[in-house]
Amino acid sequence: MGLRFAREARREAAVEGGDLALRIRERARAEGFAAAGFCSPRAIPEAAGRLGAFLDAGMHGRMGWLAERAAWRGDPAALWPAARSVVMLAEVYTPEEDPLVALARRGRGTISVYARGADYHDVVKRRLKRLGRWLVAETGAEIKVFVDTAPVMEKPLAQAAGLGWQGKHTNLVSRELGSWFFLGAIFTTLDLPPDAAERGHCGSCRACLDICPTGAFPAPFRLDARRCISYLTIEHDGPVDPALRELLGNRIYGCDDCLAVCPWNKFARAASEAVYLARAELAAPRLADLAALDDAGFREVFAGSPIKRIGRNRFVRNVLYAIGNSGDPALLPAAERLKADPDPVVRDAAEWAAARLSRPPRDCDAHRSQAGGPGEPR
Ligand code: B12
Ligand code: SF4
Ligand code: SF4
Repeated sequence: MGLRFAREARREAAVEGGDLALRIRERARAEGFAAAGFCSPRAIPEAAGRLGAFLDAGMHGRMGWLAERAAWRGDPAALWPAARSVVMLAEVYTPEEDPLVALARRGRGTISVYARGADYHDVVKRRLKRLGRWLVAETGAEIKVFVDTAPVMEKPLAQAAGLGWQGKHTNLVSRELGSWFFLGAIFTTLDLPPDAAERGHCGSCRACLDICPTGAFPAPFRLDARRCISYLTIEHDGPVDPALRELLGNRIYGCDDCLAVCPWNKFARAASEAVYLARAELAAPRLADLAALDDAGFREVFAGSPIKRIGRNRFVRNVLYAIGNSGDPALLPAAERLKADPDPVVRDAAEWAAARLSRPPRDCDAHRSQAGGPGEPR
C-alpha cells in the first residue's frame, strides 16, 4: 500500500472509530449510564506501584482478595491480553436527602446510601451486559464486563477514560456528576479512540479528609482501609477494635461522610434508577427492630440488597455497636438479650453495648453531646 493510501486508511479508521465511539456513548446514555469514556488497558502505569505500596503497608486489612490477584489489578493488559480498549461507565445513585442528617438519630441505624435500595452489582451488571451484547452485535468484537468484584482497578481506569478524578478521599469525583456514582467496565478487543484523562480539581479543599470520623486518611489520596467504617462494618469479620467502636456512631453498614461533604456534589444528578432510592424500611431503621433479627428474618429483610452478603451475625454486631453508642437506656434490654447469642462476636458486641449503656448518665451525656445531642429525634 502506498504512503497516501496508508494515511487515508488510518484517517478512515479514525473516523470509523470516532463514529463508533459516539454511538457507544449514545447507547450507554440510552441504557441509563450517566457517562462513558474510553482508555487503553495500558493507561494506568502508576497504579501497580500505588497498589503495591497500599498492600505493603497492610492498609487492606483482612481483604486478602485485594492482594491475591494484585498482578492483574495493577496491570489491566495482563488480565486479558487480547483487550485493546476499556469502556468505563458511570451509574448515578444520588440520594434524595443529605445522608449526614441521619447520623444524629441515635436510636436509628444509618445505612450507607448505596445499600438502601437494590444491589448495584446486579443492576449495573445487567446494563453492562446489554450494552456489551449490542457492541458485539454491531462490531463482532469480543468483550468482558466487570463491576466491582473483578481484579480491575476501576477508579484509575475511570480517571484515565476522563470520567472524573480520584479525589483526596480516593473515590472518583466528576465536575458533571459530583461523587454519587458507581463504576462499571467493558473490556473489548476493539480499538477505540482514547479520551483525555481527567486532571484533579480538589485544589486546596480537604473537607473529606477532615470529616472522616476515624481519621482513616494518613495523607490526601491515601486511605487506610483498616480504619474506614465502610471496611469495619462490611468487610471486617470478628470483633472491631474497641477504640474504633465508639467512632462508628450509628453507622451500621458502610459510611458516606467523605462523599457527602464534597462540594462538587452541587452538580450531582438524580439517581438513574428508582431501585437505588431508599426502601422505606431501610431509610432510618430502628436499632431495636434490627437487633431482634434472626437468620431467617435477616434474609427476608435484606433479600435483593447488598447487605445480605455480610450475613446476620456481622450485621447484628454492627447494630450492637450502634446501640452502645446510642446513649439510650431503652435499648439496654436488646443488648442484654444478645449477651446469650450463639455467635461469640455478637455476644462480645452485646457485652460492650450493655456496659456502655449501663455507665453513669454523665458519661453517656458527654458522648451524646459530641455525637448528636440528647435532644435529637429518635
Ligand atoms: C477495596 C474497595 C473498598 C475498600 C478500600 C477502599 C479504597 N479506597 O481502596 C473499602 C471497603 C474501604 C471501600 C469503601 C468504599 N467504597 Co469501595 N471499592 C473497593 C474496590 C473493590 C477496589 C478498590 C481498590 O482497588 N483499592 C486499592 C487502592 C490502592 O486503590 P485506590 O483506592 O484506587 O488507590 C489509589 C490512591 O491511593 C491513589 N494514590 C496513591 N497515592 C497517590 C498520590 C496522588 C498524588 C494521587 C493523585 C493518587 C494517589 O492511587 C491508587 C491507585 O489508583 C473498588 C472496585 C474496584 N474493583 O475497583 C470499590 C469502589 C472503589 N468502592 C466504591 C464505593 C462506592 C465505596 C464506598 C463509598 C461505599 C460506602 N458508602 O461505604 C466507600 C468509600 C470509602 C473511600 N473513601 O474509599 C466505588 C467507588 C465509585 C467511585 N465513584 O469512585 C467502587 C469503584 C465500586 C464501584 N464499582 O462502583 N471500598
Ligand atoms: S467512608 Fe467514612 S470512615 Fe471511610 S474514609 Fe470515608 S469518612 Fe472515613
Ligand atoms: S471533598 Fe474536597 S478534597 Fe475531598 S474529593 Fe471533594 S473536592 Fe476533593
